[in-house]
Amino acid sequence: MEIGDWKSMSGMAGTYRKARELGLETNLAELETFGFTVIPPEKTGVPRDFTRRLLDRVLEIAEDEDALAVDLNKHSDTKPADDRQFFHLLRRDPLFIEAMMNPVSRTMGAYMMGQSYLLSGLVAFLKPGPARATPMHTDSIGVPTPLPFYSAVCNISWVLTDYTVEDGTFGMVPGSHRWCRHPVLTEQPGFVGGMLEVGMLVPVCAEPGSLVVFTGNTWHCTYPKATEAVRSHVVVAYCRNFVFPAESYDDLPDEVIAEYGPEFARLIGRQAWQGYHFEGPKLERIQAVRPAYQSHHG
Ligand SMILES: O=C(O)CCC(=O)C(=O)O
Ligand SMILES: [Fe+2]
Repeated sequence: MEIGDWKSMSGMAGTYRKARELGLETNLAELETFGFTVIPPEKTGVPRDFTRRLLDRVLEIAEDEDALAVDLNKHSDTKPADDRQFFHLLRRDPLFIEAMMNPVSRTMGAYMMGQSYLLSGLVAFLKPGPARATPMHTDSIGVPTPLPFYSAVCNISWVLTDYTVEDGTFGMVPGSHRWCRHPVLTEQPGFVGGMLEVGMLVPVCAEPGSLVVFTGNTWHCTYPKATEAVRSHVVVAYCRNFVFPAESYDDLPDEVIAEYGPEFARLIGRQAWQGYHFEGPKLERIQAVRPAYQSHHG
């Protein structure tokens, strides 16, 4: 059917039309129904070598950066997996800006987080060899149960290497995004020592260049990684306008912001209504998030 600029949709009609134009309607249906979807490389519109370049950059960062520069890497016995994580990628290479500004990742972000969505973080996961499993969790850090049926954060992951069960891919619990709660301690798969019913967990297999997309309510873990092969993905995490983003972009040079334009500036919080001092909030910034009162698409 034809989709007009329907006011009650608070901007979602435009996002939907864009999704249709990009061939993403099936992915939206899968996301709604199962809480996750895999977008194949041919739909992302990036040059063929984009993923390879992203991976090379992650590997270079891994070589340059002291593992102990990242706090989470210091806790080897409590850490969920023998991996390394790299944060604040926006400052490290324009390639990562391309990854977040990609029309497909943005359309999925706007679909899940509403028009007033923000960038919460850009983080790379790297497992250079065998690794323990990451336990079942949601990405809704700090959000109390019951989780809102619309999630507050989402995960759009650029898969940079082959994601198979042996390579420690994601495991998801289909439909868990509608349960609106975090898993409890016993709801872990057997390979993490828990009692999750067999058959509840499904692997998400994806080739390099795919986007694995899931809501902040979706229960996920990763399988133990048995192979020596490098395994990596880059998470583009978006959040709703009222969420305090995980990363701060106040150190991004003005030239970079000017180069990528007003929507980029908005996404990294330069128009956020929060963060004022004595002068109080700017009225136009508060008005900009008003459509979110009308629907969770705003
Ligand atoms: O790769 C991992 O071990 C964990 C990944 C994950 O939980 C995520 O990307 O949200
Ligand atoms: Fe996660």
